[in-house]
Amino acid sequence: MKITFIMPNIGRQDHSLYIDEARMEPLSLGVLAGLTPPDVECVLYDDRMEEIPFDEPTDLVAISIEIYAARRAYEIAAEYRSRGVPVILGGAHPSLFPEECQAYADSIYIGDAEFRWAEAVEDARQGQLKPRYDAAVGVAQAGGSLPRRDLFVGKGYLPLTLMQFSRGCRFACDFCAVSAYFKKTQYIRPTQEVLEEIRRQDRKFVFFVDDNFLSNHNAAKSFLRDLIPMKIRWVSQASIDMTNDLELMELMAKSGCMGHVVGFESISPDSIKLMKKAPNLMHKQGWDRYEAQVEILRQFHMQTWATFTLGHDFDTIESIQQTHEFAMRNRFCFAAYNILMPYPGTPLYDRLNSEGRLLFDGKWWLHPEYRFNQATFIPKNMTPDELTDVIWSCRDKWNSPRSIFWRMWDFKTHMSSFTRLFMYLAYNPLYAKESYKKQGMLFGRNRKGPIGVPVGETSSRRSIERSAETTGVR
Ligand code: B12
Ligand code: SF4
Repeated sequence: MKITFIMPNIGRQDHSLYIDEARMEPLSLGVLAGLTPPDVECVLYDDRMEEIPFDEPTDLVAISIEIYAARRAYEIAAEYRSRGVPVILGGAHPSLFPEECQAYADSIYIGDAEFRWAEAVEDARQGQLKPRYDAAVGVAQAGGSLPRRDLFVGKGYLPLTLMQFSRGCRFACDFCAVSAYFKKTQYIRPTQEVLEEIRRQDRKFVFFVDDNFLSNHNAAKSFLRDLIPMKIRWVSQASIDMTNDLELMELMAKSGCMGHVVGFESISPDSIKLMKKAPNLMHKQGWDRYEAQVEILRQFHMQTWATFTLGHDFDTIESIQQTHEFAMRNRFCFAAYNILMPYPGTPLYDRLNSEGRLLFDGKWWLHPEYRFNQATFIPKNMTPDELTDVIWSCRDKWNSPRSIFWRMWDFKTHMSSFTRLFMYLAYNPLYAKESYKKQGMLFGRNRKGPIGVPVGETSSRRSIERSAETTGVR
């Protein structure tokens, strides 16, 4: 038996296909392949940069979907199904919105692969794939199952190893798909299994893709004590309440932490209360727009990737512009000025829907006219276009060469070691380039006809080459 694993891309630019030059290894598919019985042949195609050979014989196609890639995933599914190959869809989007996905596949898988994937593979082997598998969510790779990292070799991924220490988060921010998926719970792997996984790969730079690595401070401290002797450098995603615990900060620094993706979300305390972002309100010194907390991050040399969700009900055009000034003043390593996005399955989506504020028929991810980074709802204090424009202007300023140069001069963070400076200088221009390329991109590749019919000619290698010839972009 042979299974083809596919990571779909988001879509296309007006003039050419979008190739993701900052792509990371698709860990979900590596984990899935690792959980597949060893007698099954596994191949992986990543639509973010390579052409999918739809005519290559295979017995089952497994596609991992997050919401931005849903439209393209349905197109890919249609290609295979038109050739008589069964398709199963899994991941965050099918798990949070199964009703939609069911229409585009032979089978959908809800929840974590650890729990029922082996059963689905056996069913497919017998030609008896069920239309739907409802699986649990929980501790990742229990029993020490390792991702099939051999499937990533030669595909030009960024040179860092993605790994999980935990899944989920204890908080309940109203816009967060993770909180909806894991029902406000964090599931932590046994330390020895994570350490063994680090040993069983070659790199010394690890990205723990946890939703909130520090959701449980005591568990994180215990893990970090054991991580110190591994002598790796690592980054992760974590909430800002980490700065309340200096012992934790110390352990992170000692174990090689370079920094985190930190969700600041907004500089308006009213917006933070509205979105129920509890960790951002757990400050010892009172509300000071994160000044003291950012200073603690800097003391420990953390290179912060600040993320914001902009367009909450108390946000204004001025407060969004001030958010950019806040990020510049603090010379963050990276910043993502994200438009607040209503994901189905979240309280935010339900609220905006009930208030009649959703645009694009409430399904922006499928809409043929929706473009990447466009507002998808009617904000309270500005028009949707104003929200789109002010965020783009902040992003544009943030990514300019002048800004990259100016932000570099922080001797506590980016200039505190050669490695940190290298990381800053290597990744900033790369992310800036990707940011410009993705802005305004259309979702999926097929602009004609309903979604979920084979794309045919538009997805062939020939059409990529033709568009590359005219645009110079591959
Ligand atoms: C790391 C990460 C990233 C990395 C990229 C990683 C990569 N390899 O490319 C970065 C930071 C670059 C990133 C970018 C984005 N991300 Co992201 N990302 C994550 C994060 C935190 C972890 C993903 C991961 O690798 N987890 C580890 C693997 C093993 O777990 P998993 O993916 O959940 O897979 C398990 C199950 O879902 C299931 N499963 C998954 N696929 C399949 C398929 C089948 C067939 C089956 C049976 C089972 C199955 O089994 C797996 C094993 O248990 C998730 C949050 C999350 N918990 O999923 C968000 C998340 C997936 N990202 C999200 C988003 C929105 C984005 C962006 C679009 C953000 C933006 N505005 O730019 C971008 C663009 C992505 C793109 N397509 O280009 C959202 C998706 C929302 C949704 N409703 O779908 C999530 C859920 C975050 C969130 N809080 O909202 N992301
Ligand atoms: S702290 Fe982060 S991961 Fe946790 S619920 Fe809030 S946004 Fe989601």
